[in-house]
Amino acid sequence: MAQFWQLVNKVIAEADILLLVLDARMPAQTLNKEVVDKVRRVGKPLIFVLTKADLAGREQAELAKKFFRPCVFVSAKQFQGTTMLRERILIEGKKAYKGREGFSIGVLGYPNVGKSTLINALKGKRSAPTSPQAGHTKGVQRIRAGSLYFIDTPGVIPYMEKNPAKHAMIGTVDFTKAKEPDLAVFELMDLYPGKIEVFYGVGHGEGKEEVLEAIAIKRRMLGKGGKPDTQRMARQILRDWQEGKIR
Ligand SMILES: Nc1nc2c(ncn2[C@@H]2O[C@H](COP(=O)(O)OP(=O)(O)OP(=O)(O)O)[C@@H](O)[C@H]2O)c(=O)[nH]1
Ligand SMILES: [Mg+2]
Repeated sequence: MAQFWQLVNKVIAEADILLLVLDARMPAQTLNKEVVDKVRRVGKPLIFVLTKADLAGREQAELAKKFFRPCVFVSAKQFQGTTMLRERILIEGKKAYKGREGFSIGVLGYPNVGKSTLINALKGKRSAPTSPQAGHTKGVQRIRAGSLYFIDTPGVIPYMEKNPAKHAMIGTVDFTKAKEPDLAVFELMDLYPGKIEVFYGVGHGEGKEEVLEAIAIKRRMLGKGGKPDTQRMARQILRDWQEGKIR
């Protein structure tokens, strides 16, 4: 972990402009405040990039605009918002570094938020390897796209953050490895009341456990003695969420 931070510090020192990539579905949860503080301290331009916008609702986007400035919404998968982001990078760069045309841009954020996919979308071709599994980018990679020079980084989570349920929900830990998938699903239910119920077509039961049981029964995810296998069902829900099936 410490070596990841060393690397982030190096990238912040090297880059002219920093992009902090957030998941548009849960920007507050994927915001690493330590990174924001570090960038603010050195006084370099910081742009919030809310990616996976194809999976996020309109209200979420409107709300996020108030908190994250300047921010740009992007769907790297659908190549939306990339021109806007390029323009924003140039605006911020020219404001901070008068007379300059080319800039190096450090791309930071939690694991698996979509940093490498974003760089590929900006470049218009696959240069940075991506993966549904978190922790894919291992070291720093430099990718040139015209006058812009991107520095891809491995994702980092806040130094002392130990929150397995949250990490599973945001995809930092993938569904196959989540230790207590039910807790991650409950976290998701807190964040988006009713979303899971609607997707799986069950009523808004008494409590979260009951809702999960109802989904397991509906999907015939049953264990010994015909009892609902909530752990297996929770893992499946986590998978549907991480793969962007639940919107
Ligand atoms: N729906 C959707 N999925 C996306 C988007 N951008 C990235 N993804 C998916 O998110 C997953 C992670 O993408 P990466 O670009 O590898 O994420 P990363 O932040 O570089 O991850 P690490 O290098 O592991 O830190 C992949 O399965 C991508 O296909 C997007 O705009 N929309
Ligand atoms: Mg990556």
